[in-house]
Amino acid sequence: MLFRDALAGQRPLLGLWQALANPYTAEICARVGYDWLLIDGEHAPNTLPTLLAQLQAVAPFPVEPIARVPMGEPIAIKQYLDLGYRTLLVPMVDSAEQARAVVAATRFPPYGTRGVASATSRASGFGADASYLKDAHLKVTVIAQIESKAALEQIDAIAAVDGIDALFIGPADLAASLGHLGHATHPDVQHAIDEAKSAIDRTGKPAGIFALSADDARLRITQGYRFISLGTDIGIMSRGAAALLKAVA
Ligand code: 3PY
Ligand code: MG
Repeated sequence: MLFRDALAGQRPLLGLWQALANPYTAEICARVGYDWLLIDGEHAPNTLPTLLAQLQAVAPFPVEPIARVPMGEPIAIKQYLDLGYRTLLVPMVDSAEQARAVVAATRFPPYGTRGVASATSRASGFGADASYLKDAHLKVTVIAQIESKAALEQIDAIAAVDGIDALFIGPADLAASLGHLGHATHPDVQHAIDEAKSAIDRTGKPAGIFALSADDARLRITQGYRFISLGTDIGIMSRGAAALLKAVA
């Protein structure tokens, strides 16, 4: 099922950030039962081969791999789609103009400006999928990150762009943009998040968010977020390693 269709389902979709940039750990997380995994091309040390390896590693499992591009420019969008990612998270979308450019980069002409690799792309089954070029635009889910003061004021316009399927609030960058770098729990930031959620709800598009803790994730579920990241592979590993040492040493 396409991620944008799954977002319309009964329950919120729970995800986990993959920042280790590693197919082995992505496979471990894919087995656990999360609805989606975010493979991070913005802040994790990923390259096209590591992005490909993680996509292949999670393929046997019923989990949606979402790739975050470094920024909303056409080169990475084209390359990630050619690898076979079909759901993209785009950071720092601050205007409708940027949102339109992002959507255009995900679609072949006449719907957009995506360059054509055809028989050499993994996305088309290396040419085996005869309908790929014709149908590719129907299979892409584009999620815009709302994570700046400017974006807060443009939520209506960004959400109105045809092809923007969902909006995802980034608390860390939003905190920084509001003058509270490193303090996403600050009441001003939390207030801005609540306002953003209400604004997104008014547009009718699904809202997602990165939860700051398990308690925060439970709160976001009650608030009606449709997709929520529960944490990161790095956080789980470092907390687990520290807890084990503490339990014994
Ligand atoms: C942020 O919090 O800024 C993110 O991009 C991830 O949620
Ligand atoms: Mg961010």
